[in-house]
Amino acid sequence: MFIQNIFNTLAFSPAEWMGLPKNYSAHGDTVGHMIDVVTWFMIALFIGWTVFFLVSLVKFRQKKNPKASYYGVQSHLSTHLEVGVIIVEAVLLLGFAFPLWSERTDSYDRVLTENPVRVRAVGFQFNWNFHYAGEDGKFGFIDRSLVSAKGDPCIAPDDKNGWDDFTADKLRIPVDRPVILQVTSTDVIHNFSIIPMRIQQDAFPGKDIPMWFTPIEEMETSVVCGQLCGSGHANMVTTMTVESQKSFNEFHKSRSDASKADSEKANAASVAKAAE
Ligand SMILES: [Cu+2]
Repeated sequence: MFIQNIFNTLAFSPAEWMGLPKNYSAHGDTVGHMIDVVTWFMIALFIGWTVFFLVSLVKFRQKKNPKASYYGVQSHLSTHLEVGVIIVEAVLLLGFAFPLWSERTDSYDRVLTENPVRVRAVGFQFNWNFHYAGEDGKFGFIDRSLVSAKGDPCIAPDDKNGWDDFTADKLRIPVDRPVILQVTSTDVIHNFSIIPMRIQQDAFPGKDIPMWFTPIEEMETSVVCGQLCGSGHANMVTTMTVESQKSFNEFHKSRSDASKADSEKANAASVAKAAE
């Protein structure tokens, strides 16, 4: 019964109680658990320091100690407590944080073999642009020197792989299938942050950095910029929808086909112009 009570207490999530939204990704519970362990530790430190402060106020009040002592603290209790805190922090880092991080990074090769959806998330002051590879599954060649506008995905127009590529200002992904987002920026450093998926990644100009997760439920959430990036940072929010594979396929095919038709038309026009 006593042990059962302890487990019930541990199942309580202080982070969720303090506002962390529900988890919607396959790996998210492990991250949530880590956040909870750290939060429990912070609660213990907060209570400990508050008790220490109050005891000091009473014990060392001026009325009881009219003359200052020049010898200071004689016991070794504070040293023992500080060593205790260092040990707990070392356990958190070596026992929880490092293994979790290596499990995350090592899963990339596996995710590549699981037919992931790949989308580039291009950050700019102050919004996001999403670049899909189209029905062929291949991104067009990315030539960053072509950047012509904020959030430009920089698809080289003469690469046929990019003809069916398309962009969207809202992110749509299917449920129960791994997603690899390649995060980049066309100006300053941003951060693509999806709290209900327990994941975020900095967006650097000139780099495509992958972040991956598997949504486990259909949902809609806002996606924010997690890095102070200028005066409009607070408004740098867009929407992410996790939908059924069927409705994602319909969206993907119609946008891809339309983009391909436009590219073919534009190419035919430029070929005709060159022949004149
Ligand atoms: Cu930003």
